[in-house]
Amino acid sequence: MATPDLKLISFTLCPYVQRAMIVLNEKNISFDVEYIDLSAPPPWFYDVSPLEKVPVLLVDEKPLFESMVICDYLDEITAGSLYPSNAFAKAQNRAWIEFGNEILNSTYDFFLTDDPKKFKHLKNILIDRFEVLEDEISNGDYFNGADFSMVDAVYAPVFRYHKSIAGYKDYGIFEDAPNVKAWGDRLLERPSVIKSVPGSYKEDLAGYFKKLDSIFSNEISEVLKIN
Ligand SMILES: N[C@@H](CCC(=O)N[C@@H](CS)C(=O)NCC(=O)O)C(=O)O
Repeated sequence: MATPDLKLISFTLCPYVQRAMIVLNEKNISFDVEYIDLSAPPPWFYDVSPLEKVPVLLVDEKPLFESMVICDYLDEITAGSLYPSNAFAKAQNRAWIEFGNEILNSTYDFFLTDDPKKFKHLKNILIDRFEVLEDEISNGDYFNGADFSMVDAVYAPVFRYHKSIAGYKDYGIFEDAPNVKAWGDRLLERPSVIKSVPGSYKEDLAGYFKKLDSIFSNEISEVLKIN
């Protein structure tokens, strides 16, 4: 199948955009990217994004929304697959992708909450979730073993957030999950993952944290001033 004309509508910090970008990079698909300001989206964005979220993939100018729908579509229109061929193993991979979505939700809440009890609870949830993953990851380099998979594409942006958090303050999130931490570090060194964010990512993320008024942003405010 000839690859259609593809344009990814993106936002610099979005982890859901990153997973689509990682699949595009892994599968050597040529595409254009357009970054928009999510706080003031251009009027045309509402016509292509029914949920008013990124990513959107324009496929020959026709919009596709929801990151996993986009990732699965890209996987299907190209040779090879980022999923295992066995139906049960594939379904299990999808279940762990959902688990990754939950970690992302808890991570957002961790960034945003101003309730000390909730903040502590979310920190413990994150520690627990990564500890659960410690028993699920393979002994190989990637989630399933030797080969990079869709699960890896989904978790790489999660690890990018957590590496950034640890750079500001060590909350011991991976204290019970050393192998998960090593898996994350490996993913963040992969070229497809490095290329999934713009060069301004670190500054953009710091700018985002500076605008927050939350327990997390207050706890890292001194380090944010230095960086
Ligand atoms: N379930 C969606 C989530 C995408 C999402 O939450 N994107 C955020 C940016 S990271 C967004 O566009 N938010 C805009 C808003 O909520 O107004 C997906 O997987 O694509």
